[in-house]
Amino acid sequence: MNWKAVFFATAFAAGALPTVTATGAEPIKVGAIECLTGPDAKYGTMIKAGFDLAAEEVNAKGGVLDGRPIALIYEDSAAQKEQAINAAKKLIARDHVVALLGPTLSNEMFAVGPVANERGIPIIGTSNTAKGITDIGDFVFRTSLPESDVLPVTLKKARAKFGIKRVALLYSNDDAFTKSGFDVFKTTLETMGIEIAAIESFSVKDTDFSAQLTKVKGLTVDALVVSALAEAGGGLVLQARQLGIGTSVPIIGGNGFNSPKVAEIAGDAADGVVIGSPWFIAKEGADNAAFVAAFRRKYAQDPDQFAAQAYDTVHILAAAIERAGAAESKKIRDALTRTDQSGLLGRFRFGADRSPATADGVVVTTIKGGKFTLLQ
Ligand code: 1QQ
Repeated sequence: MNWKAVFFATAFAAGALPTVTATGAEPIKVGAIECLTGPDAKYGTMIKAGFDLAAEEVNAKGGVLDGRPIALIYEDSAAQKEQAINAAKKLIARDHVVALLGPTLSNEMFAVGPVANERGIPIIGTSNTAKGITDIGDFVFRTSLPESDVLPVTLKKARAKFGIKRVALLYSNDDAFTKSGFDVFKTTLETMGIEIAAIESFSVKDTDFSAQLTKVKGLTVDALVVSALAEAGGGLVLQARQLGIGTSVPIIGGNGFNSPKVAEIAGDAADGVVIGSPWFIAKEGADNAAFVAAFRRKYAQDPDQFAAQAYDTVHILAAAIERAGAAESKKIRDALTRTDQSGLLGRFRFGADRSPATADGVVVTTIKGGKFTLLQ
């Protein structure tokens, strides 16, 4: 098979046909493992939308390394660790990808990261915010900010705005990100001298939080602080309001709440939820406006933070491949460490730990009418 046959076979196998430039140069294959089905599919499809838009732009401008297009090959992990591991093995051994993007959840990265790292394939998480992600190894990067960079900013802003003194802390205790977020929330609340009146836990799969919420309601707290993924988080927010925990008690979330899925589930009850993020849709700057417009044109919907981070990451990877001078994984890894470019999230560099070097751009947002706006 010549490269075109291989390329089209893989593209069809993956269920999508990546854009090919007219140059006829051999595509550079990059694997992407995301939650495209299941409860976390909203995250994964937004991430995929961001990747595709950026790859299209890179390819329209002639690709990298003298006209080679980037071909993204997707695998659905469905939030399952085993499925994510098998996806990584398949992408590396069968498709010979030079780099990997994803997976969606920190929980999955702790399973997949070692597979990529052992094989010397750079892997870039665009949405993993748990502690310890890049400790997996030298080939593991992330463009997402760890919870420890974002949650203290969120809590400080929430205290300044709402005068919070006493809270209830609720979290899923069976996911790496939600547990990590819980740890950061707890330590930060303690450091800030905010009283934690109760700690309640649940499973990522739970749909009924009435036992925990009823208990919390009796404690008259100033806010609920919640570390959850969007499906459980949205359900919890809805139920809290239904049980009579009024909007005078703000609900403060972590990265899991940065998805339109929360308002899809909770409807109006999501109004007033408070979330920190490195990006929001009305962020100033021509780049952001162009991105939002292009995204709306292509998908007839608004991007979310996950799409924005994914979009920046493909541009970061494309630039690294160019700097590497060859489609070779080790060289790409080394070139990634020299990243210094501006994107939607501002000026981006990796720190020595291969996580974002700075958290300068963190803003605190709130949901209004299903949309994220700056918390003033
Ligand atoms: C993680 C997260 C999730 C919210 C990603 C979708 O931050 O798993 O680390």
